[in-house]
Amino acid sequence: MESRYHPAEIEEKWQKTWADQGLHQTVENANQPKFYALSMFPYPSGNLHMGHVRVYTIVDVIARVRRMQGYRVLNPMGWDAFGLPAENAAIERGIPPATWTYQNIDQMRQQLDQLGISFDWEREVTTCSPDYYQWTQWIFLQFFKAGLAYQKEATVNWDPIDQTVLANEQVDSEGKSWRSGAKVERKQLRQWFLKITDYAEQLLNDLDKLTGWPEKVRLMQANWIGKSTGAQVSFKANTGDEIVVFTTRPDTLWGATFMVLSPEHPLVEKLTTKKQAKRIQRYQAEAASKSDIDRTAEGREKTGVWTGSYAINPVNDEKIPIWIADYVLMDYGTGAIMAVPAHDQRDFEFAKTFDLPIKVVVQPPGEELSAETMTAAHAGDGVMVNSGPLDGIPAGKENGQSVEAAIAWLEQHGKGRGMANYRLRDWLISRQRYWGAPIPIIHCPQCGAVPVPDEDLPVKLPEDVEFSGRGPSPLAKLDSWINVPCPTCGTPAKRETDTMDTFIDSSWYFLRYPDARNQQQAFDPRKTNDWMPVDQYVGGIEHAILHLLYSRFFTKVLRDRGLLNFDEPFQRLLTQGMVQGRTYKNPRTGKYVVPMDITDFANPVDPETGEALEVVYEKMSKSKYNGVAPGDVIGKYGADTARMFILFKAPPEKDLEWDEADVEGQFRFLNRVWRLVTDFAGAGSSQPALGTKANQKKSESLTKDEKNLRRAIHTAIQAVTEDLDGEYQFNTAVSELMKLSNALTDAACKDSPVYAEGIESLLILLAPFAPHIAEELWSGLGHEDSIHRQSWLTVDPDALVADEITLVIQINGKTRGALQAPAQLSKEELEQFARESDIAQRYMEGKTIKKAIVVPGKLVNFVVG
Ligand code: ANZ
Ligand code: ZN
Repeated sequence: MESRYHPAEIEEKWQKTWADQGLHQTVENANQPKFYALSMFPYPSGNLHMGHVRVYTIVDVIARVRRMQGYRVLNPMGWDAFGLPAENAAIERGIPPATWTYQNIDQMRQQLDQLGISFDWEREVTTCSPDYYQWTQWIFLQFFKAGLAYQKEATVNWDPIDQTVLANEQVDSEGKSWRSGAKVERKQLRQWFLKITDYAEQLLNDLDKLTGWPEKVRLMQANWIGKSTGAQVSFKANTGDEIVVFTTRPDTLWGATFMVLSPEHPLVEKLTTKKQAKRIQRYQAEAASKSDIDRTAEGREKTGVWTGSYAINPVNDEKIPIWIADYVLMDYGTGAIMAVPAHDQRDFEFAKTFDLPIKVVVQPPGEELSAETMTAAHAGDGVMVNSGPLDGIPAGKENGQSVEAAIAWLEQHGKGRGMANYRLRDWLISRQRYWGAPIPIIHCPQCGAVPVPDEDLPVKLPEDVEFSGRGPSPLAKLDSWINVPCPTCGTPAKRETDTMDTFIDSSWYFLRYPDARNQQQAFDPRKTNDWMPVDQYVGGIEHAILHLLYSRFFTKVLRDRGLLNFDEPFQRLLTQGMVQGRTYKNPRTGKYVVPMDITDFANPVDPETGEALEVVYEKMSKSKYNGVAPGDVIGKYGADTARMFILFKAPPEKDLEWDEADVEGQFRFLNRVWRLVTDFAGAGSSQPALGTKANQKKSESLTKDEKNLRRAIHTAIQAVTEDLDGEYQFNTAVSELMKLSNALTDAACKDSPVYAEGIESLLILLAPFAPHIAEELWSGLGHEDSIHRQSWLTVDPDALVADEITLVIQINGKTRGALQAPAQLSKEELEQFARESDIAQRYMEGKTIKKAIVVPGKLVNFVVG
């Protein structure tokens, strides 16, 4: 072995050897327990950033440890390769999206290999490749055939200058087009949806099964689904129409003094009287130009128009006016509400603005609310009043019984029924873009929307297209591609020109990895059911809601189609923290200073103004000059150091502050390990390691030094194993490795087989973290087989037993000294041992012992008087 550690040489050498040996190929052996380790696959932007390095390193350690622990491990990788940036590159630089994407993929794959990540590349999936999106299309058709894919009108962003539909990301914060700068308009278009709302209740309930997920993520999902319970109540209008409302507070029905319909509600036209028609139409046009977020912003001044009509409150037959207002949204509940100004703040503000009546029906304890004096709605608990049959019942959503009583009354009188409502909307999957999987539908004037027959899949993206960024999407301009005969009746028909939201591609990729090269099916259910669910999923918190929810939805639908036999795709989830870089910021101007312009890092000042700069850690980004390129770190220290630093610096779910000094610290540690092992090998120790087949020397015959070293070795094995099981405390595991290396450095028995055991144990424990150096040193010790094929170490409980303990002696709770005591003494013997010690004798002379408190293994405290 070389006497000096040269990471660049050994890393490249081993990466090549491992690839040649197929070391990371998935082993399909039904006798081994399976472990599916999965990292969220990246968008191929072309460059690996530190965030990527962190996730893939975390998953790699998990995969490597599981392999050594005897699992058959699936640790695959792929590319979420459709999406807007490729299309933008095509528009701006004239490179076809496919060319740009595949170049980026090659570059990133190389960078990942440089990190020594043990991905099984034989199972690589690329969502923009026809052999993948063929099955994305097939799965879409499964949804279509199950009645879970349908078309309806929805709003899109419309650029009036370029005459094109824009993605949300192409609209800036001022609502202008990224390209033309035009003010973006809202336009109605017929688009495709997936009926995720059919699964809302299951998606909510099954969150309880996900005990291996962060509580925070489960909560975010639950809030996104947003279940509200209440009732649906029907009101009769003077036109004879039924207006159905959804309310979470049916108990306040007696306090409903008006109704409000969303301006888009289908009954508005019919309810509007001639006299009010002009005003209503003007208001509708205004509302249409506003976003939902604007419309529902808290504290915003209320606006609205009376339709001229009335409805009858079904509980007390009172005549109440029907209004329209933009704070009522068409796509929530039924798009109509009963307004209870005394107990709902928005309704209260509306009533105050338009001078509408307010009626108190919940009286809070110890207060006397009156409509005239109240300054805000009372949403809290109390007792029902002015509410006929409900009077006197304790009111409130959580503590009261009024809601149940109201629902019972409504159901008994046939005026409504209890029901739940969800905030979750159906998933709009149509994109008017080129670089996505074409929706495999043919529109026939005779038959309507006809699925492309399975044998005609994939519907391939045509390659002879032009990207201008103007006009309809490139697909919609290609007549030769669009015009096809109907698969059912042969009539001239037209292809759907929308492509699918890229979230669809990533909602099933984990099902493909177990059978990634299948040409006949999306996956063989036997293989996918065997590997799924994923045992450990690792990815960013930014995917806590949509990606995970959609993947759970796909899993449930495919299960109901008989293709899968499990309910949830991801058993355990780890959301890794951010990688933050050091910034130098002028606190007054808020500007970031380029580190290169700073002369004195101890007292950094703004080179332009001379003001003192603030040093803060923030998410790495170009605009803050705080990024660190993975390639630079690998070039300087090697991948093993980069990995060690990332794992050591912070627990995986916490943010990590990039710190060059700590990177150097890890580099020094690996150098120490290098020296330790090369010195050992150079010394030509003839003793085979203890515990190996070659050396079964009994531990009873060990010297005191040997016993101490052996305890340090097995303490490290135990601690590292525990840190990697369950909670993944890589940072403390690395500390344990450092402790062990110190114990070896300090060991007095360097020619003992225990020392050899220590050296080999250190390398095996280090292997998942720093795979290259561990392999190099291992082979330097003369081993033929890869260290990564060794079994994980098991703890010898005998080795952990200490012969002696350090016993602290206290007198009246005050520590007076410590001494070594035999470890196996009983409580009584320990007390006796302490009593006879010099320390105790010295401090207790002439005093009587009232009591002795013994903490086994630790201390004896004498209470004396
Ligand atoms: C009467 C009432 C009285 C209400 C009261 C609340 C308090 P969550 O919890 O978010 O589900 N609502 C119903 N549909 C609406 C829509 N399309 N646009 C705007 N608001 C709508 O809220 C449900 C409550 O929000 C419903 O219960 C309704 O107002 C309103 F003291 O009905 B409530
Ligand atoms: Zn037809």
